[in-house]
Amino acid sequence: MTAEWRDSLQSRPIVGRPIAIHGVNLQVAPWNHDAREYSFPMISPYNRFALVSAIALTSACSSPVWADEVIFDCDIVSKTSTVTQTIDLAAPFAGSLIGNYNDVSNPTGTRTLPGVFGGSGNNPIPYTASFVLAGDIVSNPTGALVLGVDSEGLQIRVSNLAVDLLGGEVGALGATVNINYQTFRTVNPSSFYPGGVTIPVPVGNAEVTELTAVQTGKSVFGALVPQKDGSFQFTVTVPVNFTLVATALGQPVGDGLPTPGVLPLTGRLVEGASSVTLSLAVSDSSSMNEPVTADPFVDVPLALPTVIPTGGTANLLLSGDVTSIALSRALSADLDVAGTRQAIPGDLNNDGLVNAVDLSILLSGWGTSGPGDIDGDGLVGPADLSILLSNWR
Ligand SMILES: [Ca+2]
Ligand SMILES: [Ca+2]
Repeated sequence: MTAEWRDSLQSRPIVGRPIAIHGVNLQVAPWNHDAREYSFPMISPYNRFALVSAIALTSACSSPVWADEVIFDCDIVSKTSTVTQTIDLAAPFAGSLIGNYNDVSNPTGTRTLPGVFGGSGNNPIPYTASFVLAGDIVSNPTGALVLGVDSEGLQIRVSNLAVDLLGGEVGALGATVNINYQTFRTVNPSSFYPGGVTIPVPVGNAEVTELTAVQTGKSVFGALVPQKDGSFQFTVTVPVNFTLVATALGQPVGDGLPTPGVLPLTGRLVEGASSVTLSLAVSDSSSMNEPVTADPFVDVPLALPTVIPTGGTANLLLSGDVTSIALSRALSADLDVAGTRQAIPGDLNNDGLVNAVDLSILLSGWGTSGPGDIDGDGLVGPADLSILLSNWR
């Protein structure tokens, strides 16, 4: 070291001030008279190796192979989000109905007699019918997802999506049996049922107690399309498992096991310094019409309102076969999502970047309990340096 340089160093009090080496800010320690050099405090030969490695890596880190993805923990804002499920289910069936009279166990029960006049006893009456479940279930969903946003690389990544489409509520739809029978009469109560007319009979509710969509696989990616106002448009199709738990007429519907499907998300993203908001539209529909090969049903109670005169109820037993089930369903949702930036391990000044500023903080705490103890083991050391460098951005 020349006298001139030493003099210039001493004349400008840089001791204790940060200086930059390869973009890394370092504190310069006091002049060591014995070693006749400026030395970094508390840096052993090993640590000095780590520091040199860090500086070397710092140069490497500036290459663009390091992703600029910012990760946000996001929640669905339930209050302003809606899901509408439109269900249209029809199951035609046919068979016979009969009064619930029994000369031993129910001697005051309803008896059925075919035709307009005459006859005796309790007789089966042929019918055709359809079980119908139709309407909308509207709910405020809850849920969460993790969003990776790379606004430089124009890429979005969705992971850990889990949505309760019912938001913890129960969705109910009224079920109806539309029944058409041959002309018959009843005794207890006394009524006349003209044939050839389809009568809608409410038969209770179908209830959906659980409907969830949980992402399968790790991440799905989509492209961000910049808009004039600074927001981005995107489309991402997320593979999910749907789980539906439902009952109709008190009986479970389906097996309640997860079924693979997809949630197509289309939306608008607005990214702030430490937050993100999404407006998502979800639209999905399907339909099926399949023959049914179930066993016939026997003696299912049906409370049939009287026709002539009105006001009474005939207690009938219905037997028959369901021949097919036609189901069409549509899901449409408008979701508001709000997210906050995940803390990045190594971002010691919490500015969303892991760079030379953070490295400087770590090095200035080297060998102490912090700041810079990223892994929380009580000491700032090589493990922390490694975490910081692996998150360099
Ligand atoms: Ca930082
Ligand atoms: Ca540590």
